[in-house]
Amino acid sequence: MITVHHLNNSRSQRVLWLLEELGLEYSIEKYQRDAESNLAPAALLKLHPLGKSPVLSDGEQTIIESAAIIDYLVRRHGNGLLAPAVGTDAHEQYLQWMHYSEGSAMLPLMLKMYTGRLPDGGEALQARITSELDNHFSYLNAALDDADWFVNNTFSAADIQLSFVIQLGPLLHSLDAYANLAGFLERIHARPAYQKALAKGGTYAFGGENAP
Ligand SMILES: N[C@@H](CCC(=O)N[C@@H](CS)C(=O)NCC(=O)O)C(=O)O
Repeated sequence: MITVHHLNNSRSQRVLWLLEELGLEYSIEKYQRDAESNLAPAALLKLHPLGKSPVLSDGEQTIIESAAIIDYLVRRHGNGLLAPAVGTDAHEQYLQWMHYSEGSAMLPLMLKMYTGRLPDGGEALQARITSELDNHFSYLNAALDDADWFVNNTFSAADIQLSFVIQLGPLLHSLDAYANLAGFLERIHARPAYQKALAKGGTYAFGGENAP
């Protein structure tokens, strides 16, 4: 049985969405962020060495890191859906976007979030952080100049993995200059599987009907 250890308002929403897109059966173990610190509860430390979410368990397997979880689900349970065939050029693009999301794009967003909590707002770093945010959002926006989806203009698990970056973006940085990203958000939020996952996952402040 596939179980998602799901934290409210978090990256694990992506995993629920993927499971709905693939039409797989799964159960959800829910965890709530602390109301004051916004951190995950200690119970997650029993499953994730860093106490974070998502965590996927599937029989004897326990997997952490969203990209690894998404890749695992697509390979093991995807029946060829939501990823280009291994060995194709499109698959190389797919892998690049899968790694890019957490490996590169999240860094300036996290820096923006954390430096904003410093007494002086992390003033000395803001110019660099802002230019990096524009750098990344320009890159993402340009990838959708002539396409609705990031890989081969075909919806794939890479779009799911990239969604969190693009959803978190407007909360930390203006995306007004990046109309393709607004279009991407509209498209993903309209997907029936996205909405089903939202209904099952509970509060999700970053996009769709439960967003503020
Ligand atoms: N790169 C990891 C990041 C995991 C992560 O930081 N998850 C956040 C939720 S979005 C978390 O559990 N935060 C709670 C905490 O750090 O206490 C992934 O993609 O799985």
